Amino acid sequence: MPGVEEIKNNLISKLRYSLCLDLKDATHADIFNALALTIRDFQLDSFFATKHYQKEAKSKRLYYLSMEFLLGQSLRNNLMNLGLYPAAHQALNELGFDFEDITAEEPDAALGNGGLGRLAACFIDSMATLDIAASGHGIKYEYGLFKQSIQHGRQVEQPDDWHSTHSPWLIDHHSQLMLIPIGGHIEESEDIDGNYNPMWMDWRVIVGVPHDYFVTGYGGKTVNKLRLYSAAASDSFDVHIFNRGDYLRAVSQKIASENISKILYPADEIQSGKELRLTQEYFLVACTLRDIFQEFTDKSDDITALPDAVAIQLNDTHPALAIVEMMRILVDEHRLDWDAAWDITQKTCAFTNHTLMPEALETWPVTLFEKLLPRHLQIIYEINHRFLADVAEKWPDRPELLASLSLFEERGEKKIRMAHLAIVGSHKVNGVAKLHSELIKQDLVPNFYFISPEKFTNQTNGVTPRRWIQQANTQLATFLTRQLGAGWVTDLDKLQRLKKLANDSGVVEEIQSIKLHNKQALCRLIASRQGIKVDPLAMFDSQVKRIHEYKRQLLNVLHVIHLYLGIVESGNTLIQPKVHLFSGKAAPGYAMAKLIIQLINEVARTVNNDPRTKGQLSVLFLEDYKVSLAEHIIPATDLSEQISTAGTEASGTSNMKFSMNGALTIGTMDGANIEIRDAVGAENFYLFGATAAEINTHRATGSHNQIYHSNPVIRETVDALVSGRFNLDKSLFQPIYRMLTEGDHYCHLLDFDSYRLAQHQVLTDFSQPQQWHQKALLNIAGMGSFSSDRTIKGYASEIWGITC
Ligand code: 26W
Repeated sequence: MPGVEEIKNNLISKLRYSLCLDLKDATHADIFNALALTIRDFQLDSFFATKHYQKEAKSKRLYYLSMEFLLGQSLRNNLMNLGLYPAAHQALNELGFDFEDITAEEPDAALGNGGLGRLAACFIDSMATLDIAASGHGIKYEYGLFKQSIQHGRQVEQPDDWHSTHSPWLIDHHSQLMLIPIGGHIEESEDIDGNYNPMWMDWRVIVGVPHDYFVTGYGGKTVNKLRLYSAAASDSFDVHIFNRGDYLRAVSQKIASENISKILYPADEIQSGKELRLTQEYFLVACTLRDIFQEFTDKSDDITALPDAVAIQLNDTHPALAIVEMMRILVDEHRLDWDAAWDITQKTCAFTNHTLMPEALETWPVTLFEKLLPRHLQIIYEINHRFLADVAEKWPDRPELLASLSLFEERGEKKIRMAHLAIVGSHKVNGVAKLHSELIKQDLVPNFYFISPEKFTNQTNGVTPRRWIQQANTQLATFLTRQLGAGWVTDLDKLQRLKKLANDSGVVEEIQSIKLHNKQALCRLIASRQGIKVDPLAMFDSQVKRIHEYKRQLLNVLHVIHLYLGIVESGNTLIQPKVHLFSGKAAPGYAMAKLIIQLINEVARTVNNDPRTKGQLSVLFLEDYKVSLAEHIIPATDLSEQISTAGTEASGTSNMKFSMNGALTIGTMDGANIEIRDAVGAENFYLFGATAAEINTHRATGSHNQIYHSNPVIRETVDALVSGRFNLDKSLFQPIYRMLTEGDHYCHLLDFDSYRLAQHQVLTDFSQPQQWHQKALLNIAGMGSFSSDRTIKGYASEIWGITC
């Protein structure tokens, strides 16, 4: 294990020989880069050892394909997992630098939108920690998720040039370029035996460049890699066009190729339908499969043994083309017959669904698809033909099954249904929380469940305790280690032993003082970022996540308006002072979500500037939500808002992070909230709202749209939106008013009263600190099974056939 001197010497040498800088001239950013390069060398030593070990052990390999990996910062996490944190801390101090100043220099790697991307980041941490031979595969976007600022209450987007100075964590492998064909057309032909042998002709080439990011498992024993591909133009192809004298076309093709990895699509839960996005998805899949086949054929020449050596997990449908590309490689390149190829493909691939929102389900127009991937389209037709023939044979009396199961949507413009492709080509399909997995079977694809019930399973999400407790909440981590020993970091079930301490008032007071410490730290951050002073003794109530109607930030802000009106119109006094924190980004094209951001900001301005609310109520919208900001907000929160309409949030993962950091939850019967409530005890969770079944009933009758007219408290609150109270332009929030009173699909008003009562109970309980923090302790104690280590063990044993 390297010591302080070694780290210091290596750091200085990195500064000098890799960055060409002298210590005395180095900025904090330079020191960050030099330290990261130093640490990366230690990772590499373990990486080679891991590679050797995994090869010797002939470990089955897992390939995790995801269009998003929301990594955030890496320095502190790597130091902790390698066991180098104290030494690096001291080394920096001895060189005259403050550790916090240096770590704060690291830009977040925001290669993801939200839940799905952050889950992938937690998973690669857990896979390395569990010593699984695994790699993540994604795209090295030049621009990650946009940066958000708030100007005049509105979201403004700026590009996230995270990579302009080149991330020190990435190693580029220009010697391992991969050539990816795209475009062209099919020429029908026969091979020498007279078999149908279509030729894919006139394609152009995109070049994939792999970049490796090293993933250190806790303890530093296993170091896996996350491989991110960037796209470049092929020189040889350029020469081809140049020779024809078409210089401008050659250059524009080159730019087009490079654009493929330029930017992450910023819309979650709504599919773009854009050619560039489809190209990105294919690019990821094609690059990854080249790696998979290369690695496999290096050690085996029996291609039929592939499913014993390889498992592929598809993170939603975005990489579902892996199924088709695998078939193309097996049939066209390895010359396998169709059935053998299909057997290998199905046994290798598995698919995770992350959303029930209909607008998020991917479909691609056949015409667009054919232009880019003519051979793949042929293969999809063949998969569909054989699949439907099989269904027709097994269920001859159910002809209606065929249209509903087909890989093609035939109504309107003909489209490929990517979820159907992913289900048909996988041996397992999982949801990400118990309720979600049930709804997949009952509502999303009931006919697939009917024909292949054995495929469907659940793997409830989890989060890594290394980042979300040990790194984000160092005081809590120290407390846990003192109470439970150091083993909790990799065995989170140990948390349940805290239950027996719940009646120890000294322990409960300690939980309270840890929370206060974290709140004070957040107050300093808020003061420096936003110039606003908040009282750390107030209750901190947080809702931080993407802004979306189904997540119902609007319900939260309506309740804030209700409290505000109570103070200024009825002279009420809150039982306890409250700070409402909001943070999150809206997709740039999502007008309603952007208007909700504006409403929150206008309510914040009004409430915070009104002297009558002083010392009682304040509202903050923290700009530019990202992983590193979440690491500050979550440990400092008293109340976690998990208030989506029941049946809409697949799982949620911030709900887990909050609860394991000692926040209490106010939440609906949705996603993983249900399992969290069971785990921490119903008496330590503020449940409200209609169930998924009740929501369905209300939507069917339309009764939820009548509530505005029949409930005066609600009417007063909703009317305030168009009263000019929050903005001189009375029409500004009219679209929200109309939605709530005419077509409230997410049932805000239906749940309003129940939410209001639950919130009242929260404040009452918060005024009893001992009881409140006892509940907080019981939340922490109950959260052991929400470690992503538990989730990954589930995938490994039930889906991948990997023992760990
Ligand atoms: C095609 C556009 C697009 C992009 C991303 C559609 C949908 C998505 C994701 C599936 C959205 C997402 O992040 N889903 C979230 O996944 C988390 C991890 O499983 C869950 O905890 C969240 O409930 C779910 O919304």
